[in-house]
Amino acid sequence: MSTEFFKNIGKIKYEGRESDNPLAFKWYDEDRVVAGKPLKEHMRFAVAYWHTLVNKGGDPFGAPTETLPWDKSEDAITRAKDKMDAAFEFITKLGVPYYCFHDIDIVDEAPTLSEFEKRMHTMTDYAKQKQQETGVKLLWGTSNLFSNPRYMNGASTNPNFDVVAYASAQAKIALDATMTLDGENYVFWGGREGYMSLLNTDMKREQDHLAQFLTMCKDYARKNGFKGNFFIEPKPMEPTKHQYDYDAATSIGFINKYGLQDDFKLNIEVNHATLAGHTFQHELQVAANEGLLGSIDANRGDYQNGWDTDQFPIDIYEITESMLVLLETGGLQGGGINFDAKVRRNSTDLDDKFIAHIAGMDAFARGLICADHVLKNTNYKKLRTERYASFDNGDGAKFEKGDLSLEDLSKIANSKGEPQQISGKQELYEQIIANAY
Ligand code: XLS
Ligand code: NI
Ligand code: NI
Repeated sequence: MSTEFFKNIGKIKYEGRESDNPLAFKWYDEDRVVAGKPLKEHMRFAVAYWHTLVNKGGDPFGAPTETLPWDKSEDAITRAKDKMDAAFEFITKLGVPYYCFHDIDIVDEAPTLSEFEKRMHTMTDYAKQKQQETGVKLLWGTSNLFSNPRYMNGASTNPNFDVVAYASAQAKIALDATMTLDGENYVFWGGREGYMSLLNTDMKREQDHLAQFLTMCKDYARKNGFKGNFFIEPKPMEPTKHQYDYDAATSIGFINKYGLQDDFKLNIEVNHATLAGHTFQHELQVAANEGLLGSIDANRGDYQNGWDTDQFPIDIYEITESMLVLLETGGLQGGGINFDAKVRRNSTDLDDKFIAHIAGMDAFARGLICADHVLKNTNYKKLRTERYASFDNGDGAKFEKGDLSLEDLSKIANSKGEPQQISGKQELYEQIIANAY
């Protein structure tokens, strides 16, 4: 029997809207059927290992503020196992079906690659056993190719081939671990795949290398039986000045240019969208339009700060609009909703981690319920459909089919004269969303 780390906390229950218990769900009733399926199937929530089990609240101005009771042993493997015990205790008490990790969240790097690989084998065996005992599954794995100083000039886009080889070897270990653990997806977030100065950068060559690396990883995993999705996670900047996977549209262009569209989809993160100058819902819609909406990294930014604050999501208005996109597009392709979010560094109690996740899960559940209400019980869909009604028949329909030439349009415009002014009715749509609660 392993140590219990979250001693005063039991299994989190759904208690409904009237409850004032911070350690209970108010909206996330996992079996409640909304839009044809239970909430838990829409959401497929995941806990992010790095924020919840690893991060200790250090920032560029100050030392870590949190003491993690599983982070005590001097021995790397014992410490990794304690951390994993804590992870599975947290995840099962919270009642979340999935988790996500970077390789080095699971166990510390070692002096050599082969020693690191051995450590990863020990820990994937341990994780496999934990997954079997609890039924918790791996939503996605990834490799951290950005923290170690060796990656300061990039990983797969490093101008030094030796670093590219090293990064590839590390990715192979993480792919193996993901496959051993029946991970459903694999993520690539290119934290250092970009540049700090264009002056010293051959951008085209670096992007070709990134594509080469992704292709190799995909080929290797497919050859070894991996059936899941590969996700690219766009982010415009931080830590680099300019990241190559800038936003959804840029990443889609990249995926198509390099012929990766059959295997790669997108993992959209809220705070990355806002850093790129977009809304979360915009990024979801761009991915959905291309059939590439794979997964979500849930968090929120701070609208006064220009960095990835990774706060827990509680903005119900933003989430409702996003869930409208999700419901209308038919859901996520293979992914889930991963809380890529951390408690603030002055939130130092262990139960703060539970409260943060519960609030985030409730916010998403509530947003989905509201979005479903908007789609079913209001004029929202009808209004939008009617807005485009002029293309449903007549010349509009011919135009959509490509049956009209520019000369035809010129004739039509000349015979009809100045078009009628039609209101966009933005406030009416906003009123519908605001009244959905
Ligand atoms: C950082 C990213 C990272 C990825 C996984 O901003 O969000 O956490 O999700 O490497
Ligand atoms: Ni992320
Ligand atoms: Ni992020």
